[in-house]
Amino acid sequence: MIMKKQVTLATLPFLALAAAAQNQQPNVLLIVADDLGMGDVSAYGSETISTPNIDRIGQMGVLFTNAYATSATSTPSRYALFTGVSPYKNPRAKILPGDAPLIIEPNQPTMPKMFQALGYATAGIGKWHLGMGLGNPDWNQPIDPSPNSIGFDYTCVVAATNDRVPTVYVQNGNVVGLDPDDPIEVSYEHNFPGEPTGKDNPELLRMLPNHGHNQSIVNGIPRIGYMRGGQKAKWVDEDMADYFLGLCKDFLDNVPEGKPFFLYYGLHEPHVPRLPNERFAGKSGLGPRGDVILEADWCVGEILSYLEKKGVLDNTIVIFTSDNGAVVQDGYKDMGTELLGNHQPSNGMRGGKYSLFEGGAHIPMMAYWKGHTAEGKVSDAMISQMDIFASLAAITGGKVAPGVESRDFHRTLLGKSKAHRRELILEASGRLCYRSGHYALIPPYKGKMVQDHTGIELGNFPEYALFDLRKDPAQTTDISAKHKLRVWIYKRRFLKIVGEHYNGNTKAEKLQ
Ligand code: NG6
Ligand code: CA
Repeated sequence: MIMKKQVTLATLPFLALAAAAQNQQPNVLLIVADDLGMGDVSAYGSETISTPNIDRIGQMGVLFTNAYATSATSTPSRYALFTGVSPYKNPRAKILPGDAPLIIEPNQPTMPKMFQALGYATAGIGKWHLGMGLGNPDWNQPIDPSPNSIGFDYTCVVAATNDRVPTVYVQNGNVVGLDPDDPIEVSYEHNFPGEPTGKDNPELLRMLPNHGHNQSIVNGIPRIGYMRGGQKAKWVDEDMADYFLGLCKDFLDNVPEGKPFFLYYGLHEPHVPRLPNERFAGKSGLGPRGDVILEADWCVGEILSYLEKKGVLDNTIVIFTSDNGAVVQDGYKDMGTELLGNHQPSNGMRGGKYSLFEGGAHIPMMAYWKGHTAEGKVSDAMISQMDIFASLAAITGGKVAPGVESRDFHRTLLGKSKAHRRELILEASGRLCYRSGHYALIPPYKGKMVQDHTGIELGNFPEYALFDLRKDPAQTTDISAKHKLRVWIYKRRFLKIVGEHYNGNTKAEKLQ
C-alpha cells in the first residue's frame, strides 16, 4: 500500500547561484543506499519505520513501485548502474574483496564519463565496491586506476564494503590520513604475524560474527580480510555517515561557478556492520539495522536541505535507490532478527539480497526534478537502474556509446510516460532469472533453497519455476505446471538473451 502525504517545501532565500542555475543543465544527485529494502522505506507503506526525508523525494516527484537493480548484490548492481552493461557479461562483476582490481575497463563508457564530457563537475562519495588498482594494490602509494578513472573529478570511498579491509577511506586514489611510518598491508589470504583476529580473539570483540567476518579486528568489529598498519587512517564506523555527508557538502561548495554537477552519493547503510552514530542508536526500536536506516534517512534530509539552502535543489534531478534488496542477518549477531517484530524489510516479497526471488533485485526508487517530475506520482512501470544512464543522457544531451545496453526511459523516470522495460534479466550471486510483464521465470539451479546464515530463500529450483507477480507478488505458488506454453516461450527467450551465461543446468538445457 502506498501512503500519499502532502508535502510543501519552505521557500528558501533565492541565491545568486540559483539564478545562474536556471540557465544551465540540470544537476544530478544519485543516492544509492546499500541493502535497503522497499519495506525499509515508509513511502512504500511501512508503518514500522519512518523515513520522512527519503519519502519526501517520492512525494515531491515519482515513486516507483516496480523498479529493479540488475542484481541482488552490490558489485554487479553498481557495475550496471555506472556502465549500462549487464553484469553477467563481465565475469568479474561478483562480490569483490577489498583488494580487487577495478572491474570497469579504462576505455569503457560510463555514466560519470558521460557527464564529464558534458562539462559537469563529477564526484563519487561513499560506498564503491568496484575495485581499484590492478589487484592487490600498494595502499601506501597513489592507486591507479582509481575510482576517478571511470569519470569522477573527485572521489572518496570505502574501497569495498564496511565489513571488508582495508577499513580506510580512499580519496582520489590515496588513503586518507596515511602515516608513512605505519604502512598498510592487506591480504585476503593470510594474517600478519602477531595481529589478533576475530576467530582467535573473541574477547576483543564488541560484536560477534554469525558467519565469516572473523579475520582482522577494527574498532572491536571483526572484518573480512586481514590488515596490518594504518592505525591512524582507520575509519570510525560511527562517524562514517557524517564524514561522507560532510564531503558531499564540500563538493557542492566547490563546484566551479557555472558548471552543473553529478554527485553519486553511496550511503553505506544499512549494510553490516551496523554501527549508527550515537544520535541514532536505539532510536528505531528495531535494533542497529533500524537505527542505521534512520541515520541514512537523516543524511538524505541533510543533503536535500543543503541543496535547497544553496538554491540549487530546483535545478537538480534527485534519484534515490538501493543497490539490492534487504537482508536482516548478514554475518553478524546484531539482533536484527530478534528485534524485527512486524517490520518487513522486503515488503512482503519472497527472498532478499542474494535471491532470485523478487526480494533480491526489486528495490525502492524515486526521482524528483522540480517542474519536470509529476508531483506525488506513483509509477508501476517496470524500470531498471541500468537505464538511468541513457535516460539522464537523453535529458542532458549526453552521448551513450554503442555497446551500452542502457535504454532511454527518461519520460518514465520523470513520471510522464508509462513506457517500460518489457523484460529484464536479473542476476543473483552468478545465477540468472527472467522477468517478462508481470511474470517471473526462475531457471533451475543446484544448491540449497535457504541460505543458512542469512535465512534467505535463494530461489534454487530443480526445474523452471514461474510466478504471476500480479496475482501472487509474494511468489508463493509456482504455476509452471499450468502454464507450459508460457514457460516454453519464456525459457526460449531467456536462453536466447543470456546464451552461454546460463550455467544452471546441463548442455541439453541450452538453446540449440
Ligand atoms: C558477503 C558477506 C556479507 C556482505 C556481502 C556483500 C559473509 C558471510 N557475508 O560475502 O556480509 O559483505 O558479501 O554485500 O562474509 S554487498 O551488498 O556489498 O554485495
Ligand atoms: Ca548491497
